[in-house]
Amino acid sequence: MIKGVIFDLDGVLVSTDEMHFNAWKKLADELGIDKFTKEDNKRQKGVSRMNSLDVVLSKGNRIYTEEEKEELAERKNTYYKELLEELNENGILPGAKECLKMLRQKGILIGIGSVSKNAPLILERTGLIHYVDKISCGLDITRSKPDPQVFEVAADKLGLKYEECLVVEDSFAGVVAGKAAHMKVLGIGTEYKQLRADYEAPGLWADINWEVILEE
Ligand code: G16
Ligand code: MG
Repeated sequence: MIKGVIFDLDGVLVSTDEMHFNAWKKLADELGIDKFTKEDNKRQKGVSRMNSLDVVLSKGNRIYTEEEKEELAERKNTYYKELLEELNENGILPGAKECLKMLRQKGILIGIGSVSKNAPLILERTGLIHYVDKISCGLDITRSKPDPQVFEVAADKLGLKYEECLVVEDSFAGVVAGKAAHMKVLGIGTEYKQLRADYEAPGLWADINWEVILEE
């Protein structure tokens, strides 16, 4: 019996994945790395800022020191935050708000499981914060997805057993993390058929059989 649903943020509730890509692309252009594409960006989904930077740098041919990498990650975050200034409730993905409302009406607790350190800011800017009970984000964890830590912290904050939680994810790393936390996973988004999740849907707007999922 599911008592809490833990949502990933980027690509599940909000469309910030496009902003991440544009910020990384700007950095890549400045570094003269022209081979960084949307295909590479798929490997950045759900993984930490530093690991995402490694994806960009692997497309170039220079070695960077740890200090340089820190500066580059910081620079990307500055670009990303500039883009986040434009973010408002229009950035909420189709069906997301209605889904949160519906689950809350059923008495289900809502958690966020995002490795982004900007998660609280994003929830504030979109107004989604009002539909969320507990946030587990990049500020709470030491290990990024596919490690289960971010979802375990979310369940702990909600006061639920791991088996009582369902994870909603759009990234492969996130699906692996949810399963490693012994939680059932609903995979959504453009790649949903490739995620190997327990349940699948193209988006939260779709006809999802919540009755069955929550009874499991
Ligand atoms: C998100 C994105 C990742 C990003 C990570 C860290 O994870 O999907 O691409 O690298 O956050 O974000 P930040 O640089 O803002 O700390 P999630 O777990 O929300 O999908
Ligand atoms: Mg995501």
